Amino acid sequence: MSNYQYILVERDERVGIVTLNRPRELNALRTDLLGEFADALETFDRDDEIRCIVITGAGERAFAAGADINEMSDKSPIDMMLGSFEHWTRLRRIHTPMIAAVGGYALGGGCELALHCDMIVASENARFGQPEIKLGVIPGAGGTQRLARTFGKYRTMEMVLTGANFTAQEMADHGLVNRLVPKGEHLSEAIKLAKVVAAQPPIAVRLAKDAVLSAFETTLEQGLAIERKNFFMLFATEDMREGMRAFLEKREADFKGR
Ligand code: CO8
Repeated sequence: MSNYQYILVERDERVGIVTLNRPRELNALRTDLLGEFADALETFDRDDEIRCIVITGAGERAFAAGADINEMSDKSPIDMMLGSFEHWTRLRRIHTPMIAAVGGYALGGGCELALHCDMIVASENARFGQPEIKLGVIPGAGGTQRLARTFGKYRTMEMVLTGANFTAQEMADHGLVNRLVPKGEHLSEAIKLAKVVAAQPPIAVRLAKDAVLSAFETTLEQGLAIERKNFFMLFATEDMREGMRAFLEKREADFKGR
């Protein structure tokens, strides 16, 4: 579809699929890979036909084994500030729901990328970890914050202070994995889940994602106000009329994204 060097971009009906494609380096996240990745996500985000995005890693061994250590080892703080972090900020602005399909290692920035997604599907050989401490740094793309809010303080401390990996089963036991599937089935299962999201009315999906994410940024009072505003706004959509009419007429709704 496009001339990317480090990623593959495909579509399956209304689902956009972006594959990190450096399998020999376990899909390590070099800066230009992250730039291409953010470009691809923004392109899908602007495309009305794409209603959900699945992110995965090429090869059996890794989703992504983190930032590229070769690229990072000689960098200064200013190099880091001017490097890939702008791309991480771009990822936060994507409105389309994103599902991580994780097989093998999701470590460091790879784990943070999975956590950045709205849902996670993992195969039983997936391993999640924040090994940065062993390199003399700490997670820098949201790991300490997103894990503390979802995995809990004590498990997060263990992950971040020891650099230990956690299995997909352990992550699923604590609610961080939506679907745990046999090895090799993570991508097909993620696409299946994405198609369910893609079948929903897209403006409602966008405002639902916005409301859920606001829970991590606001007080309960502010979050409830955002939820209520989004709820009211949906009564201005044609899809809301269609959804309710279809229910009352006992037929399938035909959502137009309006
Ligand atoms: N960077 C660069 N190359 C890597 C990386 C990486 N993160 N991970 C693996 N590779 C390369 C290896 O060097 C190796 O290359 P070569 O064949 O040329 O020697 C190849 O991938 C295969 O890896 P291994 O031979 O090491 O495979 P093993 O099965 O023995 O081990 C591991 C797999 C356990 C995953 C091991 O490769 C490993 O520990 N990798 C590093 C994991 C890590 O420390 N990740 C954290 C990096 S720091 C980080 O992510 C900070 C994020 C900050 C924000 C994000 C900014 C972008």
